[in-house]
Amino acid sequence: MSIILHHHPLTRARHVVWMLEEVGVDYTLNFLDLMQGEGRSAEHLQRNRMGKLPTLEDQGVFVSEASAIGMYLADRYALGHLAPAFDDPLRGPYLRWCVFGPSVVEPGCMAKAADWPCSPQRVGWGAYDDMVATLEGAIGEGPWLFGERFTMADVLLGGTIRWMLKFKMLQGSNDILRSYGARLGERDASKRAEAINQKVCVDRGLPTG
Ligand SMILES: N[C@@H](CCC(=O)N[C@@H](CS)C(=O)NCC(=O)O)C(=O)O
Repeated sequence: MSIILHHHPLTRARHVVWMLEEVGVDYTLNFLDLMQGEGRSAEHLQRNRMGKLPTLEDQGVFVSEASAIGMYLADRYALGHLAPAFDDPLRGPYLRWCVFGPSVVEPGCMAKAADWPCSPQRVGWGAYDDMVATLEGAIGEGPWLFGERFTMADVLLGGTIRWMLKFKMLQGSNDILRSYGARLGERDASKRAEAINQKVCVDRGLPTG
């Protein structure tokens, strides 16, 4: 039974297509028309009570939360390659960067864009400028988070960075972030994923680009 990705190309599920392409496993896409309420159908709520995408189905088991999906796929299908092995000293930093997108970058960018009144000491994502400096310091010259070693953390964090740059929610002097995003977009798996997502957009009459 192949993996099923419950998907819509204009959601975080588009990044999971990239994850799957990097891992190189067989999978099928199940498009859910969110505008027609399919995310809230009884069938989908059984898979994910939040009614959210992405949701991955593997041998009858459901995994949601984009970061968890990436970590799951790398551990299960690419351990020692896209995920450092359990006894690899890089395992800790790897896990940190796998969750840094949804736990720090997403809320940090959202807080800044929406001008949420919040104290950096009290919120888990801290100060926006610290977050940008932390990202820039981690990526540095690259090409990837761990130098020449590409991992699922690059897909997870890089996907978030690219998304935030695209929607101008990550701003400031961030040439390092822009060139990292551009390098990620040049990967074969990233290009294949882009083509797959674009095709779904065209087939479903959704905006592309
Ligand atoms: N924390 C989740 C967020 C998932 C999420 O918010 N997905 C959005 C699309 S990007 C969604 O399904 N929205 C439809 C809805 O909430 O009804 C993750 O990281 O995967």
